[in-house]
Amino acid sequence: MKRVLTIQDISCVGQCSITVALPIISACGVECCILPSAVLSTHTGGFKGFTFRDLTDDFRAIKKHWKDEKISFEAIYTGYLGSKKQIDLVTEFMNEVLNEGGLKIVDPAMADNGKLYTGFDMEYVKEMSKLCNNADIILPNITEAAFLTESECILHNHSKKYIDDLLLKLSKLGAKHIILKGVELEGNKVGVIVYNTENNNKFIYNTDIVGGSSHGTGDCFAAAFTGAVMQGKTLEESASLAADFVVECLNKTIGDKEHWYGVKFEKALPLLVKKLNVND
Ligand code: PXL
Repeated sequence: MKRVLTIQDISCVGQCSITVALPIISACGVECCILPSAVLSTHTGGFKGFTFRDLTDDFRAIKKHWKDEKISFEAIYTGYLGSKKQIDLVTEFMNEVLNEGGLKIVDPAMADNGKLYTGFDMEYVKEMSKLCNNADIILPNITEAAFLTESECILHNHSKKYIDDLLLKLSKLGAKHIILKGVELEGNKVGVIVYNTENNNKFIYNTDIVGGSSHGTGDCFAAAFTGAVMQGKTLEESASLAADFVVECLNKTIGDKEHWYGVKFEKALPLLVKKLNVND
């Protein structure tokens, strides 16, 4: 069984980050270990007065213990990080506890709908672009891609030129593979592009646009994608399955106004179990 380390926050309430990564990656049949970047009472996307405890100061001692115990991972998948300083420390984990040939998957989880999340600034974006430089795979949404490349942020009805320009600029950040989410090149469809910067191959997978709150869907996508890749699926297959999973999550949530803060991913887990977690 493959073992993944995910580094992102624990938002105690809010269905994002580690609270979705653990069950989703587990449902894929992959062992998920965690390094919490921070503990928040809720996520920052709509609740007022949330608490925030930064765990950066624990990182080195945790890494030392794992190294003493000879613990290492087949992949490291990073999401929301608690501080700029933490970004350098994450690179240390990638250098020291990732197996030879292990995958570095970076979701630059810092912005959506044209805006940075509360608490982040352009300095943070600069640090995140350094982490992207060191990654095998990055998974930005359109807003994150625009911030990372200092481009105009266009959220809907994209032209082919706009998307091609974004992909070209993203490729200059240095990651080998770019998974760009939220691409709208066809009416009533939203797509994910898998772009191999080494051979210039581009693959797009479109799904129907489902309305309702989309909070946490980026984290659900990244976790399902990581689980699928660990189960030996290609990047194209993994991105397509992750997109289908997010549609299923949204379909299970739509119409429930009480559930504005996240998606009911729990109801969609059987899809991943059926497609990936087969008995062996
Ligand atoms: O889902 C992204 C995310 C993760 N973690 C925290 C957040 C957000 C988005 O707002 O606030 C703490």
